[in-house]
Amino acid sequence: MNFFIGLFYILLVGLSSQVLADTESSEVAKLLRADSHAPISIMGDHTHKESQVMFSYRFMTMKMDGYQSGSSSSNYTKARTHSLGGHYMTIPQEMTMNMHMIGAMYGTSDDLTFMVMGSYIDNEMKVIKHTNAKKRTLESNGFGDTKIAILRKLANNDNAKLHATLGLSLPTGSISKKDLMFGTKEETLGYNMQLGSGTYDVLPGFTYAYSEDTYSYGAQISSVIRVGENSKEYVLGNIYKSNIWFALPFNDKRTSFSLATELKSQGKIRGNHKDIKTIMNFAQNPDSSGSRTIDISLAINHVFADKIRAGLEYRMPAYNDVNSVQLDTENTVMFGLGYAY
Ligand SMILES: [Cu+2]
Repeated sequence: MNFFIGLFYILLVGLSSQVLADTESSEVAKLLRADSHAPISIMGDHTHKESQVMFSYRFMTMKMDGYQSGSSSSNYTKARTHSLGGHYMTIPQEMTMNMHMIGAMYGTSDDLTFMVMGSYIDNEMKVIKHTNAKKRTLESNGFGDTKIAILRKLANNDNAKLHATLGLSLPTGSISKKDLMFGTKEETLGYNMQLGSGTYDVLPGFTYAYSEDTYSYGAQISSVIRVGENSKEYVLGNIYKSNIWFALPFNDKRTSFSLATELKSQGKIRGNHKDIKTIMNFAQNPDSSGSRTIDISLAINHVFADKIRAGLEYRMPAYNDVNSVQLDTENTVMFGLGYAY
């Protein structure tokens, strides 16, 4: 974790000193470039001009399958072993998370953009009971947390832009989702199956973007800092992320292809959800939370008729170091549409 926090600050200082030179604005021509937006999974990557409005819809599907323990892949036997010794009664086998996100952005001035984003989440987890090999599919769905943010332009010139983001995540997502497991009445689902953090989370970040005629690149550092403890007496781990992307525009710059990487560190859950009384499986054990990951992704952006943007991104893990045993992330696909006027 220290490595990631260190990297975070090195990037922060590096990026801010690099652009704080020239502050002339001539980005009109660049607004139409497909690569003037980052790959679709990166939030708050751009600002808007005064009174410009943008609406967006994004869909993300993430698949987890198999087991990971530390930085190596694991197996059923380890997935069944409790972090404190003994055995779990059930074992998660796979999980799919689908998320729909609706967002709006508005430029209150050329230097300040306001952003709001809501989400609807649909989770599914397959679990197996060890003693009789009976399987069940657990489900949870509903609204996720709502994010609001302000994006403040710090510096820009013909080629480079830098802005700071300060956001707040409001705990609108449920943390008391239940489903029928192997008993006769519904029980509270594991941490990953809950829809929100239950806490107010502060979302600071910096985004730098550089473009030349034939290519562009950008970097973003961002965090999710939990404030206080939620009503169920636990706190999800803070998140520290660095994203870097490189893009090549073609087709009169209406289409761009990009290669991106994300370094992410998420801390372990503190406390215990007060309604998860029995440690049925690792998905219900805070010890099996938190990780340090590096993902690689391929993305395409496209601009239609100067107003509509579409983006598609495919992400896969390149390195994974998880606490205790967890389901292994296979891949993530994200699709998005944006309309600005
Ligand atoms: Cu926008």
